[in-house]
Amino acid sequence: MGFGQPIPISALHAFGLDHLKSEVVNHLKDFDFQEQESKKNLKEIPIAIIGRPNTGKSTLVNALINEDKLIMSDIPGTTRDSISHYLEYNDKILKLIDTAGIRRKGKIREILERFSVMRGLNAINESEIVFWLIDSVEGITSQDKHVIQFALENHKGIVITVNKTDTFEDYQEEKNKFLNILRRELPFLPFAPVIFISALKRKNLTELLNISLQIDEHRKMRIPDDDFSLFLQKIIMQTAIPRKGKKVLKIHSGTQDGINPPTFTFHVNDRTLVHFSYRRYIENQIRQEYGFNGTAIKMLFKNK
Ligand SMILES: Nc1nc2c(ncn2[C@@H]2O[C@H](COP(=O)(O)OP(=O)(O)OP(=O)(O)O)[C@@H](O)[C@H]2O)c(=O)[nH]1
Ligand SMILES: [Mg+2]
Repeated sequence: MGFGQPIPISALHAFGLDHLKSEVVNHLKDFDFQEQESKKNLKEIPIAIIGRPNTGKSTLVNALINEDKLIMSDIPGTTRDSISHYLEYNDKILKLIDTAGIRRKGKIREILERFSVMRGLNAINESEIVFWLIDSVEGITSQDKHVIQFALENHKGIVITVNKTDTFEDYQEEKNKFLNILRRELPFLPFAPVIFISALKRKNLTELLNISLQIDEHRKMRIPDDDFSLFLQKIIMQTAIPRKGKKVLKIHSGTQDGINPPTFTFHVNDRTLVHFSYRRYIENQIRQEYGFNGTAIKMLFKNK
């Protein structure tokens, strides 16, 4: 019929896709398209935008990419699918993943909604940094906390992003009020920066982007082994060592053996001696000494 050769493929079994791809590239070359070499080397930073329905996630992504591509409305549940958009900022490429608002799981909710919750969690999994959007008018719910806990357990960078601050009557007063609520409700998240924005009025968005790049840098930081070793000896001596009966915890060694997320492995005589509070002590000391601002860090204790 004059359409040229059909290309047989199977999406399910990934069959014929190379052929399809090379045909597309050939056709693009016929139209004088060039491959952009320079951008190929830049690794993108995936950022998931999460939060309850109607908190302004799509509005924020639109404001950041400076276009009205995503549908926004005041009907909760407008976004059903996770959609990625790319933004170039200070020589970095940010991949912004707009997600469907995650809400309380009611008794008989549509199946569709359950899928959007799953996609939201998937988006967190695929990301390195999470913008957790909170509607300053609505505040925080227990469902919010579950989702952010999930991000924490998966060792993501987290920015607490308070949106709709244009509705504040007294900016400073309401800001302080909100900071107090956050401190009370989220004691488990002391490292996450809090940024007050207005997606609609495009306020403080630069601060949000700058903090993301900083978190990205800190997630990719690596402490040399001997430096960390000395530091570890120092902090072990500065506080009481955990013990159970006659048994005393001994940390034989500790190293940072991974980045993005920053990962530390400690070899010990008995890991059951590492209590929650001692773990927190080590984490706090690491942060004080090295930073790792805005990101969860992963600490593994292994029996030698
Ligand atoms: N006053 C004010 N309203 C905002 C702001 N950001 C978003 N909104 C409004 O909040 C409503 C919801 O915005 P959306 O961007 O669709 O919210 P969403 O989080 O994507 O919602 P779902 O896709 O349903 O999860 C819209 O009516 C927006 O105009 C803001 O900074 N200030
Ligand atoms: Mg949306």
